Amino acid sequence: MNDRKAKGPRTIALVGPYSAGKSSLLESILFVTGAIGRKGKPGESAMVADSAPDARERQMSTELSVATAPYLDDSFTFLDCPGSIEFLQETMNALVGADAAVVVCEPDAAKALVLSPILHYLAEKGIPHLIFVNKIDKASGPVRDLLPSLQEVSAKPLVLRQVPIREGETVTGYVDLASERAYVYRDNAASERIELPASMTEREASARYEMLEKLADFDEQLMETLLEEKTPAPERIFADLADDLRQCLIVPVLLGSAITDHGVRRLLKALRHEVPAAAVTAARAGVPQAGPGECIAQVLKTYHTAQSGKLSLARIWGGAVKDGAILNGERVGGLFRMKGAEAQKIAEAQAGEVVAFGRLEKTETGATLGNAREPVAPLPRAERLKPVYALAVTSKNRNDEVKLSGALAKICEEDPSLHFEQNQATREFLLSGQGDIHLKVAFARLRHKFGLELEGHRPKIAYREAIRHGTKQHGRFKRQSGGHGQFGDVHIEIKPLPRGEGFRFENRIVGGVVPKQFIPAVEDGVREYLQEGPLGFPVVDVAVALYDGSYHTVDSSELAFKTAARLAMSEGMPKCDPVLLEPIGRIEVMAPSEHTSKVNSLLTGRRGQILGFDAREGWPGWDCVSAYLPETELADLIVELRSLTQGVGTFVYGFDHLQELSGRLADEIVAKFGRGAHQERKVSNL
Ligand SMILES: Nc1nc2c(ncn2[C@@H]2O[C@H](COP(=O)(O)OP(=O)(O)OP(=O)(O)O)[C@@H](O)[C@H]2O)c(=O)[nH]1
Ligand SMILES: [Mg+2]
Repeated sequence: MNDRKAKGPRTIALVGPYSAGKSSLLESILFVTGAIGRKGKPGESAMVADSAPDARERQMSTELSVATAPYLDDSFTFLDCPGSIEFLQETMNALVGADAAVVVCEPDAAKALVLSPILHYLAEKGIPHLIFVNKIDKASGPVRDLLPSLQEVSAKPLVLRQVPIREGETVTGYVDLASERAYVYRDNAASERIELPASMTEREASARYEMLEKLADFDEQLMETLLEEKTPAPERIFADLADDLRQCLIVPVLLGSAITDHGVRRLLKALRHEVPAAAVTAARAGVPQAGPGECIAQVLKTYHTAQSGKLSLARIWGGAVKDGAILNGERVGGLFRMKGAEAQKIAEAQAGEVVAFGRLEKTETGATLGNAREPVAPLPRAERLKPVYALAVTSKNRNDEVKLSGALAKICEEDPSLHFEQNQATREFLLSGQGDIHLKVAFARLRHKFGLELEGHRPKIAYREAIRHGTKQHGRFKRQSGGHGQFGDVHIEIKPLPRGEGFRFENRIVGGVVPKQFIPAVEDGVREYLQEGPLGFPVVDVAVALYDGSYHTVDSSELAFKTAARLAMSEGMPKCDPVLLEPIGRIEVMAPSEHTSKVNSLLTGRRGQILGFDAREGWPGWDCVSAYLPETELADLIVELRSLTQGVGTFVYGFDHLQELSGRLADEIVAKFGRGAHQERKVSNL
């Protein structure tokens, strides 16, 4: 197309489910474009993607890999995203800067559901995307059978662009439905054009007609041409394909194999012709025009590297950036074009490019950067995923504790779906994220990058206790030891309060039987006791009234009254029928409808109380189940939910209320975490 030259550097995100072959596709693209001389395999150090030790160890992508390659007269940057749902945040962050996404998938109808979350996300955000059906070298069934399953999980119409040519079970080439040309795959070379095999004519004609019909849904003139049974002009078809992709009206489907490089050049050609220019994407993202001499960029990813320190990978939306430029008040300390772990130093980068800025210490992922006098208005960034899995963490070496919070801040900066905080109730440090592997990779990063060894364990649950009845109690503290004695004497009334009311103290003393100055000490004594009630947990929802007492003019003191109050509480509270309270949260579980009954039994099996279910808003074919679920049942819920739902189920959870728990389970909790455990500790401390 004539406008090709004007398109400038473009950025393509390689997305899709775990192990579909995205990193292999990147390798293949770099190889066929001549950016690398030989290909590496997943897990090998020769491979451009996945250079991090944790990725190599697991032979999976654990963070974004980036490589820029020239193709003909265009420059493309590929953002190879990890496929595991636990690293979805990386994909979301990368997509902020992509002109289009290639959704890589396997030729297996049974795995189509796994594409559902990413296809939904792309459609919702209006990000142009196409599907590359990879591993065609080992496809067992016809592509025509795969398409309906893929269509079921895509809100946008899929447009098959190629039909495979087969010899027996093997795909040996393809017919391009737009140009109506047939090709056979060649090893280590571009596909070779052949005559359209006679056996394919019928299949080709019907597939092409299907493609044209879909395009005609968005092009009235094409519709008329088809109705008049005329042949549309090739330029019209090519223009429609590009326009419809740009507007995210259709999802083109291409075929190939990253391992054999088959279909990869065809994919690149489609990208070259059809993917919109950076300026078009910038307009879609609402990026303001950069004025003369100004630039505007957005950070897609932050890396902390051993060699170059902090790198902020950014898309330049407008203007040019030179090394040493001042962006948001910070000096760019090195400008790099990336090819996996290799950072090539450059002096200047242009609008549309994705490059890494060195040493922008205050800049975080998603930040909008500019060099204008006035700070730039922040562009929308990907939302931050809420955690679904948490571990309490401690460092193996006590001396590392100071280093720990700085290192954790850095890895949370690299990956905004990691959260680190101290739980106020249990005082534990919690690292939370998207699943077990996500946190294990975070541990590995802390080890590799900062030499920190962390231990993770199940977080403590903030159990509480309350009382069911009230009582009146006398407490007296009296000591006579030589000169000055101790004397405090109180009568208190203890009463339960409704759930959620907390603690209330009431002073009902009349006539000064307990002098005013000692009343706060009584309250202190009561509060101190309530830190650890009869079952060994903090007490909530209780009212204590001081209604009588006596004092001694010389021997009474604040300490004596405080002690008397504590004594009264420790004698009175066990008589009030104490009961354990466990935290209950409200959970909304989202999963495809075919799995709803499994979700229900998963929740009820974990003492959940189902509140109802509904269609998930904006997600055809999905349900959302609401329930109350004890916090203790949440620990590994995501692991089981994923295994029941082909990995796509997810949830949001938030604390809702405290609920009484009695019986065997309550006794076990008290023995393990409450009074039982405290007594054991006291004995072992003797
Ligand atoms: N037969 C065949 N195998 C492939 C092809 N592409 C990738 N694979 C294999 O699929 C596995 C996963 O490949 P990767 O490239 O790591 O997949 P990925 O999508 O990057 O995986 P994640 O990033 O971890 O989600 C590896 O064993 C590859 O060798 C292909 O075209 N054909
Ligand atoms: Mg990968």
